[in-house]
Order: sequence, then C-alpha cells, then structure tokens
Amino acid sequence: MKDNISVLGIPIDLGASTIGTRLGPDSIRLTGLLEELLNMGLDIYDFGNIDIKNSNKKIKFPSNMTNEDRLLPSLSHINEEVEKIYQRQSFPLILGGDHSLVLPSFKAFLKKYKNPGLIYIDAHADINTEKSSPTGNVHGMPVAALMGLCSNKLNNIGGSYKLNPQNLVYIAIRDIDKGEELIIKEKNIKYFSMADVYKYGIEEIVRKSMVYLGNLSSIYLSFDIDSMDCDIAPGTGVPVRGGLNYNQARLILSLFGKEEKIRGFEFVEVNPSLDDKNKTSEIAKELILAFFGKSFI
Ligand code: 6HN
Ligand code: MN
Ligand code: MN
Ligand code: MN
Repeated sequence: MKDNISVLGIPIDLGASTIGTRLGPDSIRLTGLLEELLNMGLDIYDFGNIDIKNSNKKIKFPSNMTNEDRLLPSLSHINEEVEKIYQRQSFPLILGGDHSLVLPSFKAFLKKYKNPGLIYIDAHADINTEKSSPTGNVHGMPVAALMGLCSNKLNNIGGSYKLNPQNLVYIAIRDIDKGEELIIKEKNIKYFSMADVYKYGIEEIVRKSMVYLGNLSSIYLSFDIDSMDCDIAPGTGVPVRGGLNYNQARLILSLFGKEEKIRGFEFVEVNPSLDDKNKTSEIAKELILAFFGKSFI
C-alpha cells in the first residue's frame, strides 16, 4: 500500500511557542519531494494543505493551554480532514506543522484501526498534561491527551478513542520534564533513549520496537525532526543536542518504511523560519524518500 500515497499538509503552529511550523508543509513540498516520489513510480494524490487560522500572538489561557481559543477548533478540524484522506485506500503521509497535530491525526488512525500502535521518534515525550506542562504549549501534551490524561476538552478532540500506553514506543527521547518522567514510569511506557540507540544500533532498535508491538496489526509512525541532532537539523522550535545523526535518521526511516504493519507516517516540527538555508526541509525530503524506499547505497 505504500506505493499509493495520500499527502496532506497541516500548516499549524498554534501548539508551539515559536511561530513558523505553519511553513513546514510547503517548504518540504518546495524541495521537490512529491515529484521525486512520482519518479520512483509511486502513485501520489496531494490533498493540499488544511486551512488553519494560526495566530501571531501567543496568548496564555487560565487552562494553561496557549492559544486555546484557536487551537481547539483547529485540532477538531484537522481530525475531520485526516478522516477524509482515510476514505481513499492509500497510505497517508502527513506533513506538519507542530506536534499538537498528532492528537487529531492519531485519533483518526485509532478510529480506523481500533487497537493500533504508535512509534514516536522525538527528542521529547510530549506527554505533559495542562497541570504538569512548564510551558502551556500543546505540542508538549498530545500523547497525554491521547491517553485521556489531560482535560476532557483536549482528551475528546476527535472522539474518546484512547491510546493504550502499552502500544507506544518512544525513540531518541532525551529532553523530558519532571511530570513526564513520572507518567512514563507510572504507565511503564517503552522507550529507547539515545544511549540505547548507541548501545544497540539502529537495526536492533527497529527490530526491538517491532517485536515489542508484535501483537498489533497496525502501527502509526510519528517523526519529530527534533529527534535529530539540532546541529544537523536546526530548523525546529525546541532544538536538542545529542540526537540522531543524518545516517541514523535515514536508516531508521528506511527500515520502518519496509514494515507492512506501519500504515501511516507523519513528519512534524520543521520550522523553516529558524533554519539555515532550508537545510532542514532538504533533510526532511531525503528522510521521507528513504521511508518510501529510495535506496541510498
Ligand atoms: N515538541 N516538554 C516541552 C514542553 O513545552 O512541554 C517541550 C515540548 C516540545 C514538543 O517538540 O513536539
Ligand atoms: Mn471543519
Ligand atoms: Mn514532538
Ligand atoms: Mn520534539
């Protein structure tokens, strides 16, 4: 099914502290990604970008959700639009946008596949609640909301479907808040830190992740560009050193791309306004091509 792809851009930055990820989908498109996928012989249908009412102001709400007023309806709208692309028998490729979008995008996946897995490649765990969040930025909360740990107005975006904490695997996490650590421990969530990446190597991390999720038939892959080392991929809002290097990122995506059970892929948090000559979008293109089978030897 990965030879027939539905592309959807979600140009949102309401969930982040810096504006600019709204430019991510188009800046990745401008690298010629879709043309290259077509040249690889894949079928592509581009749904274009969702219309999002972003804001250039960051307004604090008593709920500790920054820009709550615009964000909540936008997330519901994203859920509706992602459901539309699922009506086409194809493989969904979502281009973000800040990571708050995984709440509505994975809700659509949960609705379709009932008990799916989630592989989350990120420097962060994005599992704060409004209570634990030090920033109020909702891109740090989507995983908690998917488990029903936030307030109901966030939890119930896209319906009351829930992610089973045992169906989640984090890879490359290295910048975790105190409250997040408590949730990860309490729920006994599986993770592979950067230390694990170096201890086992990428192939083994991919194998272990697939074994861990072995009893599930459908898995979603959410890739945050800040999982990469920020010296390599600087165009992102919450950069962290010590992440995946270029070859590790390309290998991990090419290996997950070969897994039949992975039935959805999103690429988030590219912020071209913080970049060095659009380098991060170029890297994004190459990583996405690797996922869809472009050989790099
Ligand atoms: N992301 N843990 C921090 C927070 O604000 O809650 C950072 C979140 C980053 C979110 O990169 O998708
Ligand atoms: Mn709508
Ligand atoms: Mn993230
Ligand atoms: Mn992140």
